[in-house]
Amino acid sequence: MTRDKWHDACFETRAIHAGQDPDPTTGAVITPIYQTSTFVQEAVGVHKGYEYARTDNPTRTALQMALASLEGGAWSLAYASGLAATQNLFYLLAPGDHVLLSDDAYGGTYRLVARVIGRYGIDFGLVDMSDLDAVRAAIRPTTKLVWVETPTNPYLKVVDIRGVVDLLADHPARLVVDNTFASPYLQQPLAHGADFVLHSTTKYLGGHSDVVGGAVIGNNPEVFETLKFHQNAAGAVPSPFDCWLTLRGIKTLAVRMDRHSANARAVAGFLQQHEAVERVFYPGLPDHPGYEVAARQMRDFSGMVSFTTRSGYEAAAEVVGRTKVFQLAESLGGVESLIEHPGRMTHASVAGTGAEVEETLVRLSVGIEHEADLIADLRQALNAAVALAVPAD
Ligand code: P1T
Repeated sequence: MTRDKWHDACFETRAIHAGQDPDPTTGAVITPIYQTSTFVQEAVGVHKGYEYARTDNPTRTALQMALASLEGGAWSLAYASGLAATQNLFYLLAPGDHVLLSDDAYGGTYRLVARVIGRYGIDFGLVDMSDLDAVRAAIRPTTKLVWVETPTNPYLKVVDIRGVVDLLADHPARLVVDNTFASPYLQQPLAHGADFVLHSTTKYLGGHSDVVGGAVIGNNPEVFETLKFHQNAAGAVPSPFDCWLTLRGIKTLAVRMDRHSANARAVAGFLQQHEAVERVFYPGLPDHPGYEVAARQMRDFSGMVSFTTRSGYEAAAEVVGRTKVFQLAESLGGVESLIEHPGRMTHASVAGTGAEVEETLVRLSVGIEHEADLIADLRQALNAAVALAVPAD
């Protein structure tokens, strides 16, 4: 939890150096993969700060220092997945506590709350977090955790982080912001007053679709001790190699996010003009209801775009099946573009809850390929969907 010496450097510089000083034993410029499960002790309890690799590992320490620095937090803890990080935060709750969750959140977060944590006496409610009056009305005396995603997955709604912080000013509930869709380069929730930031580092932080991981970042030293205890006690830690891959991804985060955002802006503009498209969801479009809040709390609007097709599920299925540059797959945030159908893929677990997504919804993770290839690919797939809507003679 010591302050990194890069504390005062700019974001791009910290992404490359924070927590990643040359290896003290060899001078290796890149943090080594400490592929060991245990560490020798000179005498009982006398060691160099490392005992057993579930508890701590130097490659993980480097990743945790880098993530804390990028989110402007005092500490960070890394996990084997975004959901493992989510679960560790839920360990702060006790039976009788209430969690308020965004009605538009990653389906797996909802599934963990509703079908796992809920079995242990923890209650939850769903609310549209972009509506602060609705949030105010949904907070209960027993609410201990308010779980915000912004932008949300998959409808890209924007939640006013400062607005929720102000609502909770006289309430003991803690505020978690899942910052996966924005990344710390574009949005820093702790600076707006959130208690914790959660990441699926699988996404923009890793950036290359080659590693699954998660992290929690915060400032409160007592909560750090509790979460650190849970990280070790429950044991869902990332491997040294996974930490190393994530660190390598983080180094280029800033340049990638600039390109993701520019490409997504171009794609959203193109989609708005296409006859097969009904509605486009992208917070960077000036007519998006969350545009002004997003412009205030984000540096740019990131690379996620969703849209609905005009003519039913068949048209949506046609589009996701026809793109070639956009590959049909779950996940997001990698350099390559992905396309998916949330209703039948990433958000299938919210079916029947009232929070389900439309059958015509398509989600894009816009990569960093050339904008012209991305638009040409979407155009040919959408044109096929238009042809589908025309009845055969
Ligand atoms: O997959 P995992 O690393 O466990 O992270 C879970 C998670 C948490 N928060 C958000 C906002 C997410 O989008 C995810 C994972 N999402 C997908 C796999 C997806 O395709 O939406």
